[in-house]
Amino acid sequence: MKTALVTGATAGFGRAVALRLGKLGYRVIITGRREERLRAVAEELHSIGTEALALTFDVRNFEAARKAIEGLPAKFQNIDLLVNNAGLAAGQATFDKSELLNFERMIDTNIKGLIYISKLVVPQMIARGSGHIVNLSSIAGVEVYPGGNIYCATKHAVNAITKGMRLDLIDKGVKISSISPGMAETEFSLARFDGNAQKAKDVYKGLVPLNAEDIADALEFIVTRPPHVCIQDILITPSAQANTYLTVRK
Ligand code: NDP
Ligand code: 8X3
Repeated sequence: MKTALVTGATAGFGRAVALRLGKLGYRVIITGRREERLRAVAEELHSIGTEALALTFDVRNFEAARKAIEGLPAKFQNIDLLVNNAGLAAGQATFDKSELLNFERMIDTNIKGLIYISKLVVPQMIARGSGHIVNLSSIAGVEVYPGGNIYCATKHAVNAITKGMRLDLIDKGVKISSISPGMAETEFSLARFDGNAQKAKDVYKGLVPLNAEDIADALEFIVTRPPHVCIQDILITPSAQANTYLTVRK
């Protein structure tokens, strides 16, 4: 049985991906900061017969992540699949009006957090000569949009890290993939707009956005390819979204 670690599994893509991996027969380690939520997702996984383990830590805290991952029970220690999903956008103000703290939250979570978890898991994959890492990027890693500034920069960085990892790990049996979604209705906009539910809802007004299951579908496709196939990236948008700034709304 294969073991997967999914960061940011208390909501959105991470939760859907964890459940999908459970259905695919993986043993699943889920992480996030909200302990109650994590426990609930672990229970959902148990209810479908999946062996699941919840680790509560902030991906920005390398020491906490190290202790959690190094302290995994034997059964969960060999991580075959790492899904670097935890991430956020903090605000959508123009560069001049944005708070530096928000820039730092995005850089620390989306870039440094992804690096921290990967640094903790890659050595064991190299030692076994096999493994697969899927990074959650975004259409924001392809194009920048007004107010996207540092969020877009973090996803451009995720793409560079993804490509760099692939170059450096290709001869070590470790596959590297990414998923680059466009607009998807999760808790992403709620987090972006500091819990303002109306503002979050308005982002998707007049169009049908992607949902977490669409991303779980993409992930399933990536991880079910035969060993000789590496899906490097899946760029996936709602049918009503052409790029980061052109959408059709009814
Ligand atoms: P959600 O807000 O629904 O979920 C985000 C998850 O990340 C939560 O489980 C949250 O857990 C976790 N997380 C955030 N910060 C931290 C942290 N510091 N430490 C640990 N966990 C953290 O958003 P999505 O599911 O939509 O987003 C998942 C990923 O997909 C992100 O990387 C996002 O940038 C990307 N993405 C999202 C798109 C969208 O439109 N929704 C489109 C393209 C990419 P907790 O709060 O419990 O810690
Ligand atoms: C999140 C989606 O539209 O903000 O990555 O780029 S968007």
